[in-house]
Amino acid sequence: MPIDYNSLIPNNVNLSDNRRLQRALEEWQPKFLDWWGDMGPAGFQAREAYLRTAISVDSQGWAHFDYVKMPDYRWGIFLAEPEAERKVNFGDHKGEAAWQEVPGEYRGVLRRLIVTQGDTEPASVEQQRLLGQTCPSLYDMRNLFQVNVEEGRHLWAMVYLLDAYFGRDGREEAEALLQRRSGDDDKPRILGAFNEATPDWLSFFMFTFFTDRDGKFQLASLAESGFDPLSRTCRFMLTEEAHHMFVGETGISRVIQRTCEIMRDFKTDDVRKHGAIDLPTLQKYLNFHFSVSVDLFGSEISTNAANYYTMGIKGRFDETRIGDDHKLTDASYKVLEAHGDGFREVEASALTALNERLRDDYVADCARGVMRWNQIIKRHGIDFELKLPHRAFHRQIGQFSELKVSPEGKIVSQAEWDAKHHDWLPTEDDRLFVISLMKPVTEIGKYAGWIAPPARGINNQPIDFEYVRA
Ligand code: BYC
Repeated sequence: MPIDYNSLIPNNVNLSDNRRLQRALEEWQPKFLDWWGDMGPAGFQAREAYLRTAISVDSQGWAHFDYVKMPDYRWGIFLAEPEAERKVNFGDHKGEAAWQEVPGEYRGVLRRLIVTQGDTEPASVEQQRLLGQTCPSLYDMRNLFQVNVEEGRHLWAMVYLLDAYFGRDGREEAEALLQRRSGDDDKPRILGAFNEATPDWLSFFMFTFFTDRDGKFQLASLAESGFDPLSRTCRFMLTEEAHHMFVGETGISRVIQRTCEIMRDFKTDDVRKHGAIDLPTLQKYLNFHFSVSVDLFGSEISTNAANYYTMGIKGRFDETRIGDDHKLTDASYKVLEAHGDGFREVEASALTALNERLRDDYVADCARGVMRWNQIIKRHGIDFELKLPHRAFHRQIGQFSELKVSPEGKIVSQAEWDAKHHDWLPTEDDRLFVISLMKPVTEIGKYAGWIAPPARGINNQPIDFEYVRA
C-alpha cells in the first residue's frame, strides 16, 4: 500500500479508516513537536537540510532527497509490506498464523518491549542535541540531522504500535516517552547507554557505530516477532538504521585516515599537537562505547529472554535462516563464566542464553568493522591495531558487572583497576582534548582538521555540496 502524504500524518496503514487511532495520534503529534522543539537539534530548526524522506516502503528507491527544515520533516508511520500467510516462526506457537492483534496473555510483556525500544529513540536525539554547533562540516551536520529525524520517526513507529494496539495504557506510555530525559536523575531513559553524554563528534561516531548496531540486532530480533505489526514496523526501521551505522563506520574511518596521514607526514605518534586524535585515544573511546553497548543485550542468563522467545515475541537474529527446531527446549549454548583470574566456556540452556547469543552475533559484526578500520592503519604502514575489548571489560549489567576486568580479559584487583583504568577508558584530559578540537566548520566544502573528507557525498552529490543551507 502506498504512503498517503495528504493526511496530517503520512502513513501506509490506512489511518483515515481508523478514526480513534487517528485522533489519538493527532493529539500526540503537537506534543511530539513540542518535545522536538525543546530537545531536538539546538539552534538549527530553521535551517534547510538536504534530507531523505520515505516515499515508499519497497526496496526500490524509498528515499527521496530534498531540502527541508527539520520541524517540517514528514514524520509518519511506515510499515514494511505484509508477507502473505506469515507464521509465528519460533517458540511454543511455532506454525500458527502470525498475530494481527496482541494476544491478551502477552500484552504486558509486549508493551514493555515496545516501550523499551521506543525509549531509546528520543533518548539518542536528546544525547546528540548540541552536536550541530560543533560539526566538522556541512556534510557531517546533514548526516547528524538525518539520523536525528529518523530516530524521531522510529519513536513514531513505536508510538503507533502503542496507540493502535494497547488502548489507554498505550496512550499513557506514548506520553511518558516524551517525558523521560536522557541523563536526568529523576526521570532517566530506561537503558544505561542512553543516559550517557554524547558531548563530541568522536563519541557520536562511536555511538552510531556501536550503539546503533545494538539497534540493528534488537530490531532484527523483534522483526522476527509473531506479532506481525511489530515485525513489519521493525523491518522498515532496519532500512533506516543502516545509514546510521554507515555514519559511524565512515566517521571513525575518516578520523583514522586523518590521524594516519599526520603520523606518516610528520613521522610522529604525537598527533595531538597537529590537531588530530591519536590512536590510543581512539582505542579508549572504542573501549568505552563497546562496553556500554554490549550491556544493552542484558544478562548472559535471562529468563526474560527465554520467555520472549517461548512466547513467540522476540526471536534470534536471522531466526528463519537458522536450521534447528526453533523451540530450543532441549538445546544448549556456550556462555562465558568467570574462572580463576580469567574465563571459561560452559554449556547453558539455549533459551536462557539468548541474550548472550545475540551479543555474540553483535560482537562478530563489530569485529568486522574494526578490521576495516585496521586496514586503513595498515595501508599507512603504521604498526598499531585497534581491538575490541574483552566482553567482560567495564560492564554494568550481567554477571561480569561484579568484576574488574582488563580489556585483554584478565580479572584484576580493584587496586590494579584503579591504577590502570586511565589507560583503558577516556580520562578527563582525553575528553577535554577531544572537545578542544570541536570547532564548527560550516563553510561549504570545508572539513575540520581532525577528520578526512568523505570519499563521496550523499545521494551522488559532491562533497562540497551545500548540505545545510545558511
Ligand atoms: N540498562 O533479563 P535481563 C536502538 C534490565 S538500541 C538498564 O538481563 P532482558 C537505538 C532489564 O530491563 C535497541 N537496564 O534483560 C540505538 C531487566 O529489568 P527488570 C533498543 C537493563 O530483559 C541507537 C533487568 O535488567 N531495543 O534501537 O532479557 C539510537 C534484567 O534483565 C539493561 C531493545 O533493547 C541496560 N543496558 O533484556 C537509537 C529491544 N539491560 O525486569 C536507537 C527491547 C537489562 O528487572 N528490549 N536491563 O525490571 C529488550 O529486548 C530487553 O529489554 C533488553 C534487556 C535486551 C534490553
